[in-house]
Amino acid sequence: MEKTNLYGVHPFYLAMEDAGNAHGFFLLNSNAMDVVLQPAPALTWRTIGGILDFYVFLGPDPGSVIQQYVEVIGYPAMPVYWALGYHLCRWGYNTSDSTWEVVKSLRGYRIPQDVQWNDIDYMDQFMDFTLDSTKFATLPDLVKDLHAHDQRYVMILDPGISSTQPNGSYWPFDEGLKRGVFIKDAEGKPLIGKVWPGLTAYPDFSDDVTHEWWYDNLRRFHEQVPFDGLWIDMNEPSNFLDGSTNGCPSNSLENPPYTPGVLGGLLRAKTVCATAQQKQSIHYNMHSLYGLMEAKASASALKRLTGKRPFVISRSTFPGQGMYSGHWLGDNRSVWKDLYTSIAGMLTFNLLGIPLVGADICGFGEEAQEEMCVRWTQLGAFYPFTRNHNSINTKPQDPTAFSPLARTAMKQALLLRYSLFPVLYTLFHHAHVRGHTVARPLMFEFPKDVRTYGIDKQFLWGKSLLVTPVLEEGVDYVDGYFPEGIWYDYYTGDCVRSKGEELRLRAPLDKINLHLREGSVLPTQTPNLTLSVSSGQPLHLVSSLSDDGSASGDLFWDDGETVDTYETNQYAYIIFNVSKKVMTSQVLHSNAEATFITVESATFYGVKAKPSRVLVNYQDAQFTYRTNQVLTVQDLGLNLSQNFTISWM
Ligand code: MIG
Repeated sequence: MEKTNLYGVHPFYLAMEDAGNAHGFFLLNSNAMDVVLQPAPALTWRTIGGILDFYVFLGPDPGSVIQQYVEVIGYPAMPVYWALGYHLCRWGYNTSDSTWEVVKSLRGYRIPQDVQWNDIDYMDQFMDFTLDSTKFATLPDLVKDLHAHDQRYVMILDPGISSTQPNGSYWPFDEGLKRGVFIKDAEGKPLIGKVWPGLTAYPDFSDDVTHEWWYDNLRRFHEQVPFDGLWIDMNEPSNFLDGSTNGCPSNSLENPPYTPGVLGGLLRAKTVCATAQQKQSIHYNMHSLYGLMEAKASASALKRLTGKRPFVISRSTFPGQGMYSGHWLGDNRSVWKDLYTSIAGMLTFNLLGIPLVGADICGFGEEAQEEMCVRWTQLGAFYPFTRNHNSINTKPQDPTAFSPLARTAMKQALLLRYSLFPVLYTLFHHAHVRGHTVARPLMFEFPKDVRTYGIDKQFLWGKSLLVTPVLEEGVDYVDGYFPEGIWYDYYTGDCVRSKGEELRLRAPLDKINLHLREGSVLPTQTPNLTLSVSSGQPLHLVSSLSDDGSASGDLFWDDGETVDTYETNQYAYIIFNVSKKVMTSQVLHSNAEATFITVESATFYGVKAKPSRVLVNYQDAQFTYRTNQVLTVQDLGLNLSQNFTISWM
């Protein structure tokens, strides 16, 4: 919904000044607030409580502002490798068997898929930690089958815990009452609201006791359904009622002298009472922290359960959330406009230290039309978090639901994403240790070029991979802005030399335009149907040379799932440099397990003349040279753990 508050709160802005300089501003405050844009230009911030804890970040460039901000709020977690695969979900699969059919169908067409999800359909009467034993009887078998295929399973949880089951029949509520985990009303009794299961109590995640209870619930359910990750929804927290079944008291917390411009005009609108009591404070002060605290509880429970990096996707977010979860952008619609605005949403959350973000691919509400769904899958292949999700009572919109042409185009986009996994994984490493963005606005790399400031139809992965998606119906071209410099067509190596121009690119239905900025080395990989398989495949290095013949890039590599590999030195880090017709790989940090893969080929874009000889570690090697200045060396079989050189003359 536009023009109103929705799922999360991030009191932070990034502003561009003159000459490419930038600054950032953060008000660390969790109370209800609004911000008004004044013509001066100026911003007026109005908050109705808490501490006025201001931070100013001096940059001077936009990327540095974000690094400084993320250093304050907390670095995003390094995701488990399969978080970066293709996720498929919908509301309204209705049965575990029909969920399973879709998984099998994707396998049948050899479409990559790492993760299958279920929405609230799997639950018995929408109650957390229960299974609909008729419609979802085969869910445990489905999860077993997913695991046997190196795939993963994620299901939804809502915070509301049914409060109306017969005594002794619903452990989560009975045990929660016993341990006192629920948010209390002004009188000290569990506050009762209404969500999918009917009347519900709300866990107070500001209390450690609640974290332990949440873990115990997850552990018990995990014995039945060995899920791999969690999707936490409705955690604003959302309520079908205003306040509670008994309304809310009438006092200055419920009706403060000034109410910021929130949806419904009341603090309690579609949530719990402001006067509700939590362990750490009244809900008036804690409302905006609900999703953050639930994410923290969920991530730590998952880590205990699986012993691996936790995977959590949350609807509500607050600064620092990236330490515990990723985010999907919430309920969009299957319309072209929402395809377009998803880019701004994705980039915003990269600025906010939550790089693991994506919109519902092909749109949530309404019917997804085929051409749009193809274009959306192409763009979605470049969301850091890639999930196709659909609402109830709509036609299927997974890749197998469409014509062979569309299906093939979607498969191709996903294979492209999987082939770029080493690039994406390395970008997440830099987000985790340095606060870099993964999906990045052009202006971050070209802060002196004011023409990049307003660009919301294109974006970069890292510093060098430019994505120019089609966002309109019925076209086979797309216009994109190319900042000054050399850009290479990612697929062909054809060179575009721009003075800072808008260019029209060919874009048939099966193509998403991708360009590689001069001066980079990308580690890519032969794709496969899951990242578990594909991440063991050989690497292909793609270098894009500047006019002076130089390029550089890097690779972070580890086992993909062990917690804190960087912090405990269980990783490999390799840098690649090209200069004066010599590529060198330098292993700056090595780890035996992390470097079992090989480098199979190297392609160089922008090699101006045909070489007479190519040497790999000083031995003559076969090569091919194309007239568009592309040099390729194949069958390298180079061990990643050893430095190597490739040179030509
Ligand atoms: O009241 O679980 O944003 O992704 O499919 C709707 C059902 C609750 C909202 C989420 C959406 C999810 C839906 N949920």
